[in-house]
Amino acid sequence: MPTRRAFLGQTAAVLGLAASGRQVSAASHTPVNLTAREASVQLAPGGYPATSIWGYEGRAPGPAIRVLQGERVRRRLVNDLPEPTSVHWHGIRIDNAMDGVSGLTQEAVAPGQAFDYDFVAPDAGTYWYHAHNRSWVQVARGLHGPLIVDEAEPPEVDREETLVLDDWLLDPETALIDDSFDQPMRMSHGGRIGNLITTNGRFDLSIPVARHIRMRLRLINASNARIFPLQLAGLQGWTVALDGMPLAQPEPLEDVLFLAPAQRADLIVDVTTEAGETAHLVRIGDDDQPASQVAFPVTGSTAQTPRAAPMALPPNPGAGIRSLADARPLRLVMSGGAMGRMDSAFLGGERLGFRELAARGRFWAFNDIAEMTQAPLADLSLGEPVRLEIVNETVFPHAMHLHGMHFREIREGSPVGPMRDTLLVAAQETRTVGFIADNPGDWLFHCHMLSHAESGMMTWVRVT
Ligand SMILES: [Cu+2]
Repeated sequence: MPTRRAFLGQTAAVLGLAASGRQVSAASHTPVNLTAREASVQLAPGGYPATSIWGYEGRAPGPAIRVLQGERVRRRLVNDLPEPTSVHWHGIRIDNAMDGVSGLTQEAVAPGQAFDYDFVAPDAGTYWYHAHNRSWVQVARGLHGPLIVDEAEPPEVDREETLVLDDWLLDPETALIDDSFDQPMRMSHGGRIGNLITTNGRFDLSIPVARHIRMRLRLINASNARIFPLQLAGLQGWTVALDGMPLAQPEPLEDVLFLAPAQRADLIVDVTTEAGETAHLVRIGDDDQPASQVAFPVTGSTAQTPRAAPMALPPNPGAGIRSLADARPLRLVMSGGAMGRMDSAFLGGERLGFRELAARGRFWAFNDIAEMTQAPLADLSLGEPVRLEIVNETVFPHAMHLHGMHFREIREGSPVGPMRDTLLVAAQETRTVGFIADNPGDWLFHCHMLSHAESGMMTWVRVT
């Protein structure tokens, strides 16, 4: 009988899978449909049954949406699911009405109904889209896909691959998606960690390459809760962008890159291993053992000799915050979870003990409140600089995501960090970010371990 363990330890590198091609959208004035629907796909290894998922156009990841920087993205979400849904365009500095947060920026789209998304993509980079109604269920069922915004002058590479990393929790016998989404143990610990890890929907993604080619890898962590510790083997690489936003200078990737849920990283890598060998994007597994996240079997060699380090990507408009002078101070204290010290918190205006909260599916709190509040965390004036201290009192890491605006990390005595939209805050750590409240609207700020968000880790800011 197959065991949960059987899904793990998947290190096999199977040859022969083609890569995705480059898709440039045709300029069109009628929105293209993006249909959210059920589908059956083969996720688990051969011998296991197919898995019933929810996917955009019946795929997980959904189709890559690709536009040139400054172009409009137009998609008609058609809901063929049995429950309401909406789409969030993660990392896009977007018009608030298009942000897709059901209950905050729009009503969820009922089954059989449609909603037209139409917005400008102002920044080049690697973004993604995903369901934002009952996210901890809907994203886990497969509702996500890449959103790629091309630079007018992209860097010179021989090949580009978008790699969507996902983590599925499947029933080890039926390969059906485990539907215990509200399981208290997972909600109160690290979140919904799966037992089948995939890249672009394959547990064994393999991309044949020639030696010495230069590739741009666009990594997207679409999982509910898994943090991917990644390394290169047989590849020499540089990080050129994080969360879509270019770094001022490419950074050699020699150590481990931690990619938290919802984070992205753009890498430029040169294939350095010999023909006949296999290079890998390596994942450090739960057992600290390296596993192949993506295999790159080297089938030949180009005439090209190793090249100089890549140049920085062209910067996006908007430098973000540079100085905290006159910044409005905000503080967010995260508490709760298993082994935490949260004795009580507010729910529905009432102070409840941890056990009572747990009985209502609430395990976490932001500033002592275990739910999305009526009032925002802060009422900000358009253009106001903000200094936000994030205090993690829990014993778990949290990937904090701000909608609609990008922040920079502020560290005493160091230059400001790169522009990001999702920050991994380790257990019992305090981090500070700064941003300019330059986008009007109501913007969610939440943990992207999606079951944490659902069980208390969600707030929002208003910019007017
Ligand atoms: Cu969290």
